[in-house]
Order: sequence, then structure tokens, then C-alpha cells
Amino acid sequence: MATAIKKPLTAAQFKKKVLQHLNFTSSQTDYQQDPTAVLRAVCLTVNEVVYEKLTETNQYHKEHKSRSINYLSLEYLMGRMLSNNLHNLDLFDVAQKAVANLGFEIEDIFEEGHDLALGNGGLGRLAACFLDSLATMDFNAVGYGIHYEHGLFKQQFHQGRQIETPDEWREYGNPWEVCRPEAVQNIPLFGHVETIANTDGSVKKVWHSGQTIKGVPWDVPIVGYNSKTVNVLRLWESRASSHFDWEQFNSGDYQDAHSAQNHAETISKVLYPNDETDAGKELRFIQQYFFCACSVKDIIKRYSQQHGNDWSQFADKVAIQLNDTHPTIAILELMRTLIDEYDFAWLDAFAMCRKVFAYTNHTLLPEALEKWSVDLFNKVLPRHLELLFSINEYFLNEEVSKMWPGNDQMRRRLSLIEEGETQMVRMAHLCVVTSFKVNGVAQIHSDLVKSDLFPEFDQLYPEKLTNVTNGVTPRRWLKACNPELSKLLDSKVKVDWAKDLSSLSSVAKFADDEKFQQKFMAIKHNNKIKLAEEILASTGVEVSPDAIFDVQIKRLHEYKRQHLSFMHILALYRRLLADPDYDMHPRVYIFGAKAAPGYYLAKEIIYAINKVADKVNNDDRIKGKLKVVFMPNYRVTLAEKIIPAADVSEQISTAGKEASGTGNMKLALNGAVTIGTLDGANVEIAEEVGDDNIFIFGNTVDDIKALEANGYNPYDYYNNDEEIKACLDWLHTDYFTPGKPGELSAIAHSLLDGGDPYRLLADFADYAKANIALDKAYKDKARWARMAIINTAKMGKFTSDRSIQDYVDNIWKLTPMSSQG
Ligand code: GP0
Repeated sequence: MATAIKKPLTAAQFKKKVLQHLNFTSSQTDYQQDPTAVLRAVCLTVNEVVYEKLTETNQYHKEHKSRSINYLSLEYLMGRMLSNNLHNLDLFDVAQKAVANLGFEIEDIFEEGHDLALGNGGLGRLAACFLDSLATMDFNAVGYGIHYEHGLFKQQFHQGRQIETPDEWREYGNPWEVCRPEAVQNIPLFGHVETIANTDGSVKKVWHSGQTIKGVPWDVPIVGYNSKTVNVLRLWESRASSHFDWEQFNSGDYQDAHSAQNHAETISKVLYPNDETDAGKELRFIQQYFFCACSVKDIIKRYSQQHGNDWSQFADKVAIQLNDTHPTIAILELMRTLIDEYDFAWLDAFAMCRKVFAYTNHTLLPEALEKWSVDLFNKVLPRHLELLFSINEYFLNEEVSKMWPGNDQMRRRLSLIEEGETQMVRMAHLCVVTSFKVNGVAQIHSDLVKSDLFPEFDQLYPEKLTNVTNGVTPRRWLKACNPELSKLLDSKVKVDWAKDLSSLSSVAKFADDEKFQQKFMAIKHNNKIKLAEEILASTGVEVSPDAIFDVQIKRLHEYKRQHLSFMHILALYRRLLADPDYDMHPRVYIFGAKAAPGYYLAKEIIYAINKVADKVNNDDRIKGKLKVVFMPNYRVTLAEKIIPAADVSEQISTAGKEASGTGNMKLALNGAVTIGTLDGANVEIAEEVGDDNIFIFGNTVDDIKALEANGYNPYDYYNNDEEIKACLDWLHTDYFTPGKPGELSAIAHSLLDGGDPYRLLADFADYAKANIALDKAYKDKARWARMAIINTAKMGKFTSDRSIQDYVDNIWKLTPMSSQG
């Protein structure tokens, strides 16, 4: 494997620097007892290399006045940084040796690190993978987000129920961030708008804000893999603008002097833990505005450092990607700045926004499509609301009414304002109207965005709606997390597959090679042994690495249907009780999922799985053929341990509901075989691996529409399928919750009287059938090995490098560092 960039340090030099940091940065000479101090010193050593490259990257883009992409996201699920940075800098072996020399295993040092968990799930992890690819491909990119004091909560189980405790990722500092006081911003909010008449008859609007918040930037360096680039993720922390009121303090009003400060600091205090639901809280709205305003001001500042007051090149130099509608206010903030602060004419400002912004849609679920009340807007951002109304007027009169003359219903449907008891702002509509491109995240999802979500917008703006299928970084999700498989692939693929993932397709020719199969499956087995140890440590349950490791890891949500798998587990258990010799290969069901703290049914599903697990895992009658474990505190770091050990990947959402999925890609890349519906990126995974190497089941999007057109009735399935009936009835007994009948009833209620909103019962029988086919395939060792190998070999399309190249070619139009001359 050719390495273009030479190792920046030898092991001896690395060790010397670590010792220096232990001595002079931490004053820790007794480090043998203190792996945390060693971790810190190792990180600081790595940073010496990182910051040098960061300076060079900045220098280059300044000189070349490079166009930049500015990725705005309320979430970044980075995970741990050290192992990834070592791999990307080609310092892994060096650090491993140096640390061994100090008496430590590098893996034990990694274990001391905290996850940067500034996100909920797929959307936040996608942002993290994209930053990795942007740096790897030498693009000039800045990620903007919030420096939450507390990221996603930690999850524990108490008697099977989820308990949340706060995440303290930077309680004692974080070596991967640097504060940038020189780039602080002041952010106005609240107050009122004054209209001043100019002498020429026009008017000038002046926003007199009621409060100012200080935005303090923290930069996390993003290290490219085997590239020249180190970019930054810039995270904004909120502070009170004047530290506190001394006059008030001196007059004895200690409490009040503190409260303004507390209020300001609350903004970046905590990540909202709802995934795919809009909680509609005022503080969340202020979070969104705060980070958008800081970021837009920062983008303008960076631009004017190079171009002064010449705005003519702004749209050539700046692209802003909105990761979902969460950063939509950035559009209004740029409008406001151009008009109020730089005297742009309204139409010119609007035209500028339409050249700069692009928007990614991540879901069709109605509960995730953000709406904010006009009243809230008016209270917090009165000037932005005026501009929003002016955009709406232009849009309805100049565009909607010209396309559909006299059609008031169309005006009502497309308006940025939803009329009703309380007027609401439709954030997605504002995004579509004011962006130059709108993309979905997998082909089927983008097609549905066009046909079902925004059909009128597609007519109005042909070419605006497009697709960019998601991807994952193979650096973290294969090279770093699965070192043994990586080595095997290195031995067969002559190019650096981590940078050119489609090169893995050459491994497909070994899919039937017995020796290669043995090596591939021996690695899987080893990974399973390691995971079994982790499972024992975290759940107390002993599992056999000879069993099928069947994995479902993702946020807990009804549409993802963890309870479909749960129902099937009940069915298997029932079959085994009826016939202890029931023919099935032993299977371990491994779940990992956090539920939003306020999501009642999601928490009930966790509880039910844990209760059934207790019973099943301790039932000698079934001879260990079935085990169920729910691993607590699912997060990036746990995913990195589970994924390399997975045999089966559960991707069983209701067709049409999962925009893309990205766990599906990570699992297949590591040789897990998918059992899934024709939803999201599963469709494209099936295209790549072929029908023989995936288990597709269930209703398609069109089937579901047809079912619903005929009036969906869950009782049809309950009454006609003896197994479904028995399993649902079981939940009302005290079989799994001795002495407490009905504790698991909520799931049954939702599936029957609740109408089964995610059509679980309609897919149950076919899912059970697909599982029988899967079981049969697994028993044929050569066949399974072949399937697993093909899955790894055919994942080339799903590298996030390909996603980024698609964005660059079709949306952002960037040139990488190396091609700029
Ligand atoms: C979508 F709308 N996603 C949302 C959201 O609020 N949070 C979130 O994580 C996810 C989708 O569910 C996804 O299908 C997709 O792959 C991901 O965004 C990235 O596009 C599965 O996680």
C-alpha cells in the first residue's frame, strides 16, 4: 500500500513527546497509575502534528481564495477522536509502539477517551462522516454546530427500564478543541423593529434588540486520511455578553446578577434528545437561531477578510448546506444582514440567498417537519419574521400565482405560513423556496420527496429536487474498527481501499475460494468472541460465538420496528417451547438503542425486550438456542465494537419511512448480511450485492399504499394468524413479568386498537419466512461465507467519499486543494 505522505514522527520521537507532555503539560510523573494522563499526553502529541497541518491548510486556501462549503448542522456525532486521527495521520503503528514502550496497550488508552456525542443518530453521524470525507478529499470545508455542554444522555437500565443520566464529555476538558476568542460573535435577540422614513420616500428598518448573547467558538480539528488537509468543526458556546452586572451584584442583588448569565448560558447547555420529532420548545428555537447567526457572521467575516466590501464574488466563494431544516434561520439571517447592514436591495439579497443555500431533507415523517409559531418568531426575531413575510409575498405573487393563476388552494398549500388557529411557519417550505438545490438521502427517498412530499415544488422548480445517496467513512467503519479484516483486505487489494472503496470489488473473486472463506470467517469469529466478552461484562449474559449474531442497532422508534423483531423473538420462543428440537441454528439477538426520554412507547419497547430477555436467557428448556441482549448506552464507540461482529443486519423499517439508513451500510461493509425491507438505501444495497446476498421481505411502498387505500385493519392479521394472536395475547399475561400481568400490554394495544401505524402485522408473516430462509443459509457454511464476502466487496458505492463527490459535482461545485495548482 503506497503512502503518499511520510510519517511525521518515529516511535522514539513520539514517546519522547508524550513524556514531555506528561511532565510539562500535566505534571504527571507517576503516569504508570494514570492512563487518563497518558491519553491526554498522547492527544497533545498528535495535536502538534495536527495544528501544523491546520495552519498549512488555512494558508493554502487563503492564498488561493478557495471556494468553501459551510456545513450547518445542529448535530455532530463524532465518537472518539484519537484512534481515527492516528489512522488518518498514519501514526497508528508509531503511537502503538510508543505507548507499549511506556507500559500500556494502545486499546486501553483509547478506552479512557470520551465520545463526542453531540447528536442523536443517523443525521448527526452522517455529518461526522461527511467531515471526514471532505478533509480526506482536500476540500475547503467548515462544519458549524453547537458546543453543547451536555451531549446525548447516557443510558442505563434499572430493572429493564431506561434511565437517563447527563453526558459529561468535557467535564475535565477535551484535548481535541481549541477556543478562538478572536472569533467571538455577539448575537442580538428579542426587542422590536423601528421603521425610519428615508428622505427619498423609502424606509429603513432598524432592529432594536432586547438582549445580546456572546457566541464563543471552539474549533475541533478534522484530520483527513492520508491527505494534506486538516479542516475545522467550529462549535459555538453561548455566554452572557457582559459577564455580570456588578452594580446589581454590589447592591446585594446577587441572585439576579447571576440569572442573566445563567439564561445566556442555557442556550448551549444541552442537546435536545428527540430524534425525528419536533418538540417545538422556545429554547430549541433560540439554539437554532444562535448557532445560525454566529455561523453566518463568521462566514461573512472570513469572506470579507479576503474580499473586503466587494460582494460580487460572495456566491462564487461561499456555499452553505443546511443539514435538515434545523439551520433554516440562517437564510433569514443572511437576508437581514445584506439588507439592514450592507444596504442590499431586497431582490438582490434574495437572489444572493438563492445562490448560496442548499438543503438536505432527511425524512418524510410529518412529526419531524419543523414548524414554528409566528408568535414565537415575532417575540424572538421580529425583524426576521418581517423578512419571512416579504419572501412569502414575493413567492406567492410572483411564482405560485403565475404558475397557477387564480388557484387560492395552491397558494394556501404552498405558503410559507400555515393558516389555522395559530399561524405556523413551515421551515421546509422556506428551505425549498430559497435554496438552489434540495436533496433527499437515498434514491427511493428522493423519489418520494418529489412525488409525495413536494410534488408542486417539483413542478415549480424543475431540476431543483435531486438525490445524493448517503455514505459512511470506511476509515472509521472498517479500517479502524475492524483491524483484522482490514489486514486481510490489504493482502488482496493492491490500492489503498480506504481511499478508494470500490477497489474492494476485486475481492469478490475470492468469494468461493475456500481458504479465503476460512480466513474471512475466522476473523468474524474472533470479533464475535470479543463482543461476547463485552456482552458478558455489560449485561451479565453469556452468549456463544457459534450462534448467529443478529444485530439491530439504531434509535428506538416505532417506524424502525424493533418491535417487529421482538414479536418474532416471541414467536421463536413459542416454537421452541412447543418443540425443544425445533430446527434452528442458535441465535443471539443483539439490540442497541436509546429512546427519547419523552417517547413513551419507545421506552415500553425497551422494557419489553429486557423482560423477555430475562426469561428467555434463563430458560433451560430451549437449550441455549435463543438469547436476547439489550446492550446499554448505545453510541458510536459501542457501534464500533458490535458492527465487526455482526452476522445479520436488521433493517426492517416500514417501506417509505426510513429515508436512507447508514447503519445498514456499515454492517454490510463488515460482512453482515441484511434482512430488510425495500426501504431507504436497502434498495441500493440490494442492487449492489444482488438478490442472492440479501434477504428482502415485506410490503413495498406501493403495497403499503394499496393496503391503506383498502382500509388497513390490524385485526385481519390478528384473527387470521394463530402465531400473531398468541404472541400478542401473551403480552397481556404475567409470563414475562411475574405477578404483574399487563405490564407489556402497551405494545399489543398500539398494534391492535392503536391501528398499527407502522403496519407491523402486515409484514410479520413474510419476515418470519425470510428468517427461515436466513437460518437455512447460515447452516450452509460455504454459502454464508460467500454472502458475507460479497457484502464487503460490493459496498464501494456507500463510501461517504462518493456522497461528497456527488455533492461537489452536482451541488457545491468545489475544486480540491491539489487540483487548484
Ligand atoms: C432523519 F429527520 N434522520 C431525521 C432526523 O431528525 N434524525 C435522523 O437521524 C436520519 C434518517 O432517519 C436516516 O434514514 C438517515 O440515514 C439519516 O438521517 C441521515 O440522512 C437514518 O438514520
